[in-house]
Amino acid sequence: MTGHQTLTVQAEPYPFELSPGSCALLLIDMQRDFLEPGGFGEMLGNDVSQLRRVIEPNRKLLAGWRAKALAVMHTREGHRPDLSDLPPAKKIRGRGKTRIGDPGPMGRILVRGEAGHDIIPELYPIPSEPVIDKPGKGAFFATDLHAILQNRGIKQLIVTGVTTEVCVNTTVREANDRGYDCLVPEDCVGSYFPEFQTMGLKMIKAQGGIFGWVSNSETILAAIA
Ligand code: TIU
Repeated sequence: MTGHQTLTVQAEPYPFELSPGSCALLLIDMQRDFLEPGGFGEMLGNDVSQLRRVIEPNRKLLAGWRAKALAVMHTREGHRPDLSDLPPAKKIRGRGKTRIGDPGPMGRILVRGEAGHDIIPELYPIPSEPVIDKPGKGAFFATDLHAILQNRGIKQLIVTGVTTEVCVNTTVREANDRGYDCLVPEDCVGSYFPEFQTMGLKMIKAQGGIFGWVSNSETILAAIA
């Protein structure tokens, strides 16, 4: 497989023309704070076990992508330890007893440098993979992701991670408006809510692929094999 080859990946609403050399695998917020008990996800009242089914498909897709030496990037949602980048509206939202920055079993919730903020061991980045720390739900807001992608000649994104309807959807919409083609493998994105999983994916692929394409990890891995 050469960097300039185009591969057809079966997808909805129609096949995705994958250019591996200009496509990055972007893993959204696969952090302990969302996937393990005691973090931000649970603080919001969610059952974190709902998200853990995406770990294994992501692990396989990541291994396949790394084996071909293709671009991989990771994001983490979180804030500076002094919380100076935390909008007051985000801090008080939900009226929960525990808030961003408060101590929890995995350190201060959603704060950079704390154990819970870091990426789960199963998908831990290797040194050549940029990690984008983002204060918001979208990966482009207040980050250098767009510059990093442009510097590497990336024009397509395979977007995985959590949660389907929040940070994945927001990132796909932001990427779409910046001119990237986004492919979302449905088994590699997860939601705390089954109905949002279904609708979050439908929103991406409806209207002729208004924000992007939806496929699955096995189809993508078979295409690059
Ligand atoms: N709450 C929820 O579904 N998600 C987030 O707060 N962040 C991400 O999706 N990463």
